[in-house]
Amino acid sequence: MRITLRLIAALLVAASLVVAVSTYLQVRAETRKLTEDLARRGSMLADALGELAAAPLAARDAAELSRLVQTYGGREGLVGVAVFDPAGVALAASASLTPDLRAVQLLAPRALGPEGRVSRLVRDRYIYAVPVRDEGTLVGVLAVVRDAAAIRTTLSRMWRHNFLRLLSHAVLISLVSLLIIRWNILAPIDQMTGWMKQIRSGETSAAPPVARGLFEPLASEATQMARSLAAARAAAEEEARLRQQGQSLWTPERLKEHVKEKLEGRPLFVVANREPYVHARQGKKVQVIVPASGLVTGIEPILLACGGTWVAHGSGDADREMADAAGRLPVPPEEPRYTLKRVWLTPEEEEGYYYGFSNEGLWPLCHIAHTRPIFREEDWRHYQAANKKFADALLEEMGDVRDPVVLVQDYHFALLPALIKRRRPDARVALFWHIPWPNPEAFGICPWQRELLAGMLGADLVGFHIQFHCNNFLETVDQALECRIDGERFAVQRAGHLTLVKPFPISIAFSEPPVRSQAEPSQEALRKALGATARYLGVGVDRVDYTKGIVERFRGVERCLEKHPEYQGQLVFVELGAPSRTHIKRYQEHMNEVEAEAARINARFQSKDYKPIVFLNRHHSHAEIEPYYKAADFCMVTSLADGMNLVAKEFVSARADECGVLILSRFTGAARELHDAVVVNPYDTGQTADAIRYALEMSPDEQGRRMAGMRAQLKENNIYRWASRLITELAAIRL
Ligand code: ADQ
Repeated sequence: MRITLRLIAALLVAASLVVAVSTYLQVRAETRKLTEDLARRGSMLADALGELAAAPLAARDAAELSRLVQTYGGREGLVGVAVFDPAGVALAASASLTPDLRAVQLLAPRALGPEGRVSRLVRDRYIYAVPVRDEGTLVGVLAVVRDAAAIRTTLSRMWRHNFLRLLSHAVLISLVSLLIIRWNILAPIDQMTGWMKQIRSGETSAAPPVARGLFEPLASEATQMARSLAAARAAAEEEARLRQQGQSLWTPERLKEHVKEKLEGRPLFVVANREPYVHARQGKKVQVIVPASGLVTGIEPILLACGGTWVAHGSGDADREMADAAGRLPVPPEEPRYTLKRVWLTPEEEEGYYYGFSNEGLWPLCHIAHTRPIFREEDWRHYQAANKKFADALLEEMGDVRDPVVLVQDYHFALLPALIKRRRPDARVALFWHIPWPNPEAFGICPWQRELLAGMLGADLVGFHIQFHCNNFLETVDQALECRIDGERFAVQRAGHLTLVKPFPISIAFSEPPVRSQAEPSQEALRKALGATARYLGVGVDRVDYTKGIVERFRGVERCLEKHPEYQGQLVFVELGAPSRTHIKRYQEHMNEVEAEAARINARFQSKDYKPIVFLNRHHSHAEIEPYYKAADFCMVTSLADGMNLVAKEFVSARADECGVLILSRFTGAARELHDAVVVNPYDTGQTADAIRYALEMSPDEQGRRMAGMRAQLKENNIYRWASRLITELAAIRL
């Protein structure tokens, strides 16, 4: 309240000052105007009367002078007229002039002096005196006195009027200020204070009540602070709970401490083609997108826990304007924990290195999914150049950090480990290959297999998801290069350098109790939104990629409806398919195939308010995907080949209710860990159809048992354990 009063007082003083100064100036101008008017009139009248008085004055004709002053002295606006001889003695004066005669007498003789005519405002009288001459001889002085009371009245009216105006303005301003302060400042402060109290006591986790106007930036900062507080509280509670239960689960906090200890405080460097945050222009706004990528899902929690630098291709159309001149920016945007360093590629480089060699060559080469790899010399040149470019960017970021630790991600950077090691032998480099590694014969069709393998073996550690891929890699190296394979340690000795080859099954940040999100739609609400009246809901979540077996999955649904017609009208399968690598012809063809297959199957079974397959082909945020995981009776992952597959793990993680069934392709890395999934061969449509039916008819008990088993396995083997194992292994290597 005190601040309100002070503000109002300040406003009043400021308003008074402005009005006082402006009124003063106005009054001064008005006085000048009115006085000039009086002077003009006085001068005209005095001149005219002076002419009339000249002769009587010369003749000292008192009677005539007296008649003259009486005749003219009573005119409107005039107080009177007086005539003086050259010695200043009054010869005649209007009777009405008596009270003012003294003042007139004092002034009038001055008109005889060198000044000539004189005038003066004396109290409410304006005296104007002119010398009177008769044929050139000074014969006396004539003074006219006008009533000037009107000036004072006008001026005091002016002051009064302005004072009232000031008063009303001041009252109005104070009222408006009071209301503005009340509504826009005091009320939000009250609300914010109440909200902070609730946050402090843990009664709420909702966003602050004030989100607009003056307090918007403050509210946004407060939200971040509240989130950090909630996260810190949750982490502390989780740690305490685990300690209490004697469990040794991996948490972000534990990983952070572990990495700090293992790396002795040195920062972590990650190189991945995909960036964790893409800035994309949407109309006039810039939007932040977290791309649909298993790699991002897996790696981001590590940097969130440990900090460091993520070097990646800046692929968004607004990426440059959001980064500094060196391509750096702190992320996550709302609560920075590590640095993202963006590397810029020309469209030709991206075409050759990313779309060409990486995704038309290596991707189909490593996933045996019957899409023929394409190897072009030009793409290979771009791949080499891009690897060099990323190596340069990384070396620049590492600067003079001693013994840096580098995690290189995926098949886009097979050459990077050797490039880094050549220039920084003190760096510890791990390469994690997120996709499968085929048998030596399959890999051997790559014209540059030796160069790729040599590049990879620059790393101190090469990781795959499963032992099977490690074995394939070791066999490939053995057949393609001059080297020694250490079968006991799973290592390759080549040109004096040792590379360990180990499996590290990647995972997700499984959290229990699950992170509570805002009101999520129920299964009912989801089905309604999808326009489906069906009883059962199945879900698939993928980048639309030919390795994910989406078409095979749809055929499994079709076959199930054929074999078990009782499910027609009862089962809806929703595929959330994020368009991926749409630049590549094979991916465009695949998208068309998926759409056509969904349309074909729908045409067979659909009715007025039912279609069995809903294909939502757009990127969905994790918050949007989560309700589908939670509402589904089953989730289908039917990859034809897949390094791990995190969707399977995300589905299990979302099912804290221990309901729902995971149908999982045996060709995923995940199938080696999630033994309680219903495992299928996606090429076997009949088997997939049976698995769907089995899932739909599975008893709640069996669902609970299977889900609990998978959750226990995931809880233990989360992404933090994955990261800790990778870093422990890397830190233990003697360079
Ligand atoms: P991906 O081939 O990208 O990863 P996956 O592991 O399934 O495959 O991860 C996909 C990620 O993208 C998941 O986090 C998922 O939620 C998200 N996603 C999928 N569809 C989406 C959609 N429609 N909208 C938004 N997000 C979507 C590669 C390998 C995998 C390996 C990972 C991690 O191919 O085998 O598991 O890396 O190593």
